[in-house]
Amino acid sequence: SNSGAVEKRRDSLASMCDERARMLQDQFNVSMNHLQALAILVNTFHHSQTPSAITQATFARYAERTAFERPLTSGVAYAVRVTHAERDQFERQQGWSIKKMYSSPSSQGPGDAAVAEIRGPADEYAPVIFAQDAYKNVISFDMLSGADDRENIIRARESGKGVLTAPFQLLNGRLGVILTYSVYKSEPPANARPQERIQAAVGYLGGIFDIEALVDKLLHQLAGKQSIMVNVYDTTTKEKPISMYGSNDTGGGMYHNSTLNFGDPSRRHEMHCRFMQKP
Ligand code: WA2
Repeated sequence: SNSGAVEKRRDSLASMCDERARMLQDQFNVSMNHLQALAILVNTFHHSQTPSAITQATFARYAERTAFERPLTSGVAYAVRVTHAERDQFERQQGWSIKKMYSSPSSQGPGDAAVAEIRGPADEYAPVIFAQDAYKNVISFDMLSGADDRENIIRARESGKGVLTAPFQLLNGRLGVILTYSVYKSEPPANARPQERIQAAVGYLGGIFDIEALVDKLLHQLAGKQSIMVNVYDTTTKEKPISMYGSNDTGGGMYHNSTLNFGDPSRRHEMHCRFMQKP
């Protein structure tokens, strides 16, 4: 019967969508675990050794050679915690000065929401000191000086968990999300209070997820990619979903909504799928 055919089509859409959502979620999770391991590596070889055994060159090489472990990231970067009192000495040691992101009023940065945050000297900074080559341009920028990065760093260090930004426009102009793990001087106990975690934080490791490019690559590996269109949203704010992938979630007809879990309980994500052709 006709309604039987519709039912069948609906089931097939649901299973294709769920499969894609699961695949994306698994790859996200794998990437996330390797970022956590990289945070431990930075703790071990940078913060627990004098002098540090990591330079920008070794970090970049190691990050590049292990990039296959983080299939949804287009790069990683490490920002170190610097107090205002330490700033001068830090800048002399590095041979560069800490820069604000999106600084001037005529900035072409991702909009004014990110700009306002800091007035006058901040009491602390999070300048990037190491980055995978594709993101070398962010070295020396204070990640506490941009709203999205700042909020992520603050949530990461008080939770001890991996935390995710909403999709936003990165310094390179592309849309991305950042996953941050805090690095601690010595690992606080599992039941540590936020205040203890904040005090123990020495830096912040970020994975840069270039969702547009990397989801596309992932979906192309699947058979039948031509037959359905996929959109991914950050639906943390229900009334204002932010598109992370895809651009043509329009038209009526049948669609399926698969939930995605990216491991940060304070964010929500959904995958929406539709058939390309009418039956
Ligand atoms: N990395 C690369 N490009 C960016 C960016 C960023 N943040 N923010 C805006 N454009 C070092 O969470 C710590 C990386 C932030 C990590």
